[in-house]
Order: sequence, then C-alpha cells, then structure tokens
Amino acid sequence: MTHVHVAIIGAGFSGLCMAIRLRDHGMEDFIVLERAGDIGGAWHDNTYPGCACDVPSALYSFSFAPRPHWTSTFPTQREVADYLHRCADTYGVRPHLRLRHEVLFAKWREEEAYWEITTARETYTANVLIAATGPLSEPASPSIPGLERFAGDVFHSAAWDHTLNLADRRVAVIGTGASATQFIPEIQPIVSRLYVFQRTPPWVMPRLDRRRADWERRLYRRFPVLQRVVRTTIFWARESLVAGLTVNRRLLKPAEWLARLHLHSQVRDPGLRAALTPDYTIGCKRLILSNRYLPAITQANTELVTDAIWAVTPDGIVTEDGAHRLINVIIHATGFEAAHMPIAHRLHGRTSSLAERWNGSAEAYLGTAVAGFPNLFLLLGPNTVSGQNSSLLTMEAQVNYVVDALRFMSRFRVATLDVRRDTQSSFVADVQARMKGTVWLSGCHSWYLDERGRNTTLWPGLTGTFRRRVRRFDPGDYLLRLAPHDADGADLTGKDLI
Ligand code: N01
Repeated sequence: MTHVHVAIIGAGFSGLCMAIRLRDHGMEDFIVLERAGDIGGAWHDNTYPGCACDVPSALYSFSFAPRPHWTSTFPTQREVADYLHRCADTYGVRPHLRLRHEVLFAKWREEEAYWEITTARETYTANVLIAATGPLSEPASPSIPGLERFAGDVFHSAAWDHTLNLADRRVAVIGTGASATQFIPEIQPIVSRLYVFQRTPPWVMPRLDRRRADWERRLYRRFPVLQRVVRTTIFWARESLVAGLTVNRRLLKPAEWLARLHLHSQVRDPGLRAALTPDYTIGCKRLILSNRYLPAITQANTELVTDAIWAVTPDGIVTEDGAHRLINVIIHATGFEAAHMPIAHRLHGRTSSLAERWNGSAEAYLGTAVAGFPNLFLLLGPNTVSGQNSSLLTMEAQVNYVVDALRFMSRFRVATLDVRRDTQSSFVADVQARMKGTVWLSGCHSWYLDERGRNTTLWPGLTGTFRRRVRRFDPGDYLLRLAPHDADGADLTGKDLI
C-alpha cells in the first residue's frame, strides 16, 4: 500500500486547482485519483455536439491563469478541455495524476489516523482526503418501463456515442435542460425526425455570443489588466442578480419579459409557443442561453412532445395519450445526480458512510467539512454552487481554505481535524434559513433540490459572501488531535489540542 499525505479524488476543475495550489505551497506528497483516462472531469465526459460553456469565458478560468486566447464569449468544450490540459502542464501536475484509478471505497482508520482508499488499480493510504468530484459527474438516466427492451441505440448526453451516425435516423431526446438545448440545434438538421420529450419548458434567454477579434486577443495578451477589468465587470453584473433570486422576485420581471420577447420573436405558432412557455418564475431552474434552440424546435422534422412518456417499446416510445412514435435512437439529456453526490456512498467515516450520514439531504460546514469524517474536505460540496456566477470562484476560495487547513495541521503537528457538530449545525441552519424565500424554492422542480425538497446545491447569496466566509481557516471550528509526537518528542497521541 502506498502512503501519501494528500489524496484528491477527481481531476476536473476543482481537483486540478487543488493540485496546483498544493504545489504552489511546496506540498508535493499528493496524488490525484481520476477514474477516466484523461483529465477534465465534466469537460472531458461531455463531448456532445455544440457542447459549450454558458458562463462567459472571461470568468471561466482560474484567477491565477487568465487565458487571453478564448475565441468567443462562451468557450466551446474543446477550448475548456484544452485550457485544463495547458494548466496541468504549466503547473506541473501531471506526475501526480493517477488516471483510470476510480475510487471504489475509502475508509477512515481511526487508530492510524488516515484514510484507506481502494481504487480500481491500487490501494492507498492518505492523511487527508479531498473529494473534488463535482456536482455533474454522475449522469442521471430515467427509469422508463420497457427501456431495456428497446432495440435501437440509447445513450446519455454526457457519454455521447460518436460512433453512431444520426443522419436520417428517427431520434428521441428526453429532457430540455442546458445540455439538450445545446445539442438539439446541432442534430436537428441531420436527423430525419426529431422528437423532443419535454417535461418542463425552460426559460430561454438570448445568448449574447460573439467571436473575439484577433486584435482583442492580442490586446488581452499585451495588457492582462484589461481582461481583469472585463472579468470584474461581468462578475459584478452577475452578482447584481442575487437580489432578485434571493430577496425580491419582482426584480426578475425584466429578465422574464426579455425571455418572453425572445420566445415570441423565435416561435410564431401560438400553440407551440404556449407549450414552450414556463409556468414558474424565471431563475427557479437553471436559465438557458440560446439563440438556436427555439428555432430548431419549429422545424418541420421536429416535434415537441409534451405528453408524459408512458413506456418504451422495442421500436419506439408510447406517451400517456396512447400515441406511439417510431424511434431508432434515444438520447437521455436528463442531467446529473447533482444533489446526491454519488461518491458519498463510497466514503466511510467514523461510524457510517457519508450517504448514510446525510440520509438523502447533504450538508457540510462551509460546504467543505462534515462532522464524523476527519481529514476529509469536499470541494463544491453542499450549498456551494453559485446560482448566478461562475462556481470556479467559489471553488478557488474553498481550495485556499483547504490549503490553509493543511498548513495549520503541519505547523501545529495536528493529526486529525474534525469539524464540530454544533458549528456545522448552526452553519447549515443559517444557510437553510436564508434559502427560504429564494426563487429556487418557489415551486418548480429542479436538480438543485434533494429528495426532501431542500436546496442543498446552491449558495443562497453573493459569491463574494461565500468567499469571505472561507477566507481564513479557523481551528476553533474543529476538534483537533495532535500527531503522536510533539517537537520535543513527547507522546501526544490522542490528546486534544483545543
Ligand atoms: O440537465 P438538467 P442538463 N423524464 O438537469 C428532464 C450544467 N451544464 O444536462 O425540468 C423526462 O438541467 C428534466 O425535466 P424537468 C448546467 O449547470 C452546464 O441539461 O426536471 N424528462 C430536464 O428538462 C446545467 O444546469 C453547461 O421536468 C426528464 C432535463 O431532463 C446542468 O449541467 C452545459 C426525466 C435535465 O436537465 C445540467 O444540465 C451543459 C424523466 N425521467 C450543462 N428526468 C455549461 O455550459 C429528467 N428529465 C457550463
């Protein structure tokens, strides 16, 4: 068994950021365990046609690694993946990567004060475990009666089957979220028939995208401060949405009018328009930015199906009104297990797995630490994702917090850190109290909510507020145990420090 000081699970944005920051602070005794054959996380897995970022490129980079070369306002999946590869090279992370090392099980060993981590290849032990698996790592597929008997092809948008030629096929897309609305305009012109199965219509806003001119990119390269100004401007423009999302929903009305105008200008048929009009407050579910989704739905070879799916037959889909549509390919664009953090089933702390501890509703102090799970840190854990801004900003602040904690541990020879239960409870109570009255709890069903109807995904406030909360690691929030020997060699095993 190999022992390392720190093991990071996941080589997506947050795992790579963590690795880069550890190296910045001279910590080299760590590994990054990644189940895929390459780095990138969600940006490695999601390669569907039209896959792109819906956060402006100026914001979609690490603050310490701005990229002047983005080709447009919203970068494509290929560009983002390429950016991450460059960062891995520039910051010397590659020697730490352990690809195809899916973490199957990790158990906290109390006596040894380390995590024992079983991967698909090897078993490791690590003093500290950092779960950087992200909210969008596990695709969610619908369970529809008869699906297993379907004779055609079936795949999820997050595992696009590029070997399959969709030309002249009869294709069903289940779901109308951010992924579906990006690839539908790409496949609509080539398929013979496209059935879009919509359960809830999304609010769609214009996508203000444009290519960056060469001179612009040269300017950003020459004067990085300009890019920082643009980044800061976009950041604050997005932060200004918080008042409408969390305090006064009337402030969201202008956005709703704009979305209605967009729909009106792109869809002429009143019946189709009605079917595409949401009946919930804008912002309750993730907003869609697209200029091409609605026009694709109006095309002659496309049908928007709003009747619920009843069953799948070997050659098609039957809806509850009894209609049977012949289909060759089914694409699940049904999103991810975001609220459940699937890795929680595999992490076993002092007395239970994280999933058992959470019992259907995730919670963590600062979205980062869970009582009873010593030396475990979560990146982009419960209630950290930004509803209005780039979650990279949240994640970077969390990474700095974890680095602070690790430095504290090594400086004071702390063997274990376990967040205080009451600290965690009062933090969670505060977050959930502030969640009340937000647009995300205004009645729609979304992936932000868990099975108990609690929003355990988003941070209910300004991104800047979260960043301030995690700015400094406070040892008073934790129960600490010292390493076996202090600097003078005295045996301190098991002694509480604070
Ligand atoms: O998934 P979603 P996504 N039967 O959960 C429907 C990020 N992202 O992959 O609304 C029928 O949004 C479901 O219907 P309903 C982004 O944060 C980012 O599209 O629940 N339908 C919905 O329409 C995004 O929010 C980028 O009623 C079913 C759809 O499937 C997140 O990923 C790009 C169903 C799922 O939509 C997820 O997006 C792409 C069922 N059983 C994605 N189950 C960027 O640009 C679900 N649905 C950064």
